[in-house]
Amino acid sequence: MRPFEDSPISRDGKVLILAYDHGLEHGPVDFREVPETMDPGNVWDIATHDAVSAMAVQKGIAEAYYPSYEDDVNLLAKLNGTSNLWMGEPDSAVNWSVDYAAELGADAIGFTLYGGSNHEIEMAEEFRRAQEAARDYDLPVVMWSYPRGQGLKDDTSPETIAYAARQALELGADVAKVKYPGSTEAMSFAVDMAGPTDVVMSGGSKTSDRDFLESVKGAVDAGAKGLAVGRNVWQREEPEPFLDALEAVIYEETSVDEALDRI
Ligand code: FBP
Repeated sequence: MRPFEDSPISRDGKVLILAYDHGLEHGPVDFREVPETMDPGNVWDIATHDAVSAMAVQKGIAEAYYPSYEDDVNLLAKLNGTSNLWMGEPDSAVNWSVDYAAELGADAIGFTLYGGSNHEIEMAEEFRRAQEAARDYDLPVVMWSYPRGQGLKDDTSPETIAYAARQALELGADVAKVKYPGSTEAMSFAVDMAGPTDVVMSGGSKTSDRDFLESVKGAVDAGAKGLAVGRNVWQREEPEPFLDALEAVIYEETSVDEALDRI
């Protein structure tokens, strides 16, 4: 296993991945609140903030914008993804290969696994191919480990999130990106289940400054290495000061009140 601590996407063993694949995953609705975010260039500009250790995008956005930002932003190539127009059991098309991502200059690979979906078996097989190819290029692999599907009753229960973290370890991911299960104790269970695989918290829909920072603090206190976040950053009118606050909580491990003072 390649510890992500040695990779360019980590800063002192911590990470803040700015996710921007929402135009595919959710569509125009996510840009409604701040229409400027529809323009990928504006979000790449946000990703040049010091707190951001990598930007996660799909192939088309990487091809069109990464060459202009490669000196300032680390690229996390999100290999699979599906639109919200798809109405079947959770599944995700593999949209680019590790070879092509490496050719474009990717610093890390991202891959979604929907544990519990009727498509879990084929997704795990696709993940295997991507994970093994990533090893050839020495690229760390971040698994968006999102249990969901018709058999799943509660996709954020402590047990489910701990299972998601463990699935990432078992399948060879270096980093497990999981939803916050609601408490430091539950997140700590997930971190323990992940063993040597590092855990990061997934952002979710936009909440208040304090509520979001409290969740991030809860995750960091539980041993999570940071955050992979989209809407809670770029849907804010002023994302930069909020990134200052996240930088404080994640990298400096300050209190939430201290971080809020930076906004
Ligand atoms: P957010 O912080 O905005 O939730 O982004 C994280 C992320 O994993 C994105 O990469 C992805 O587009 C989105 O969440 C998918 O969310 P969901 O599958 O829950 O709709």
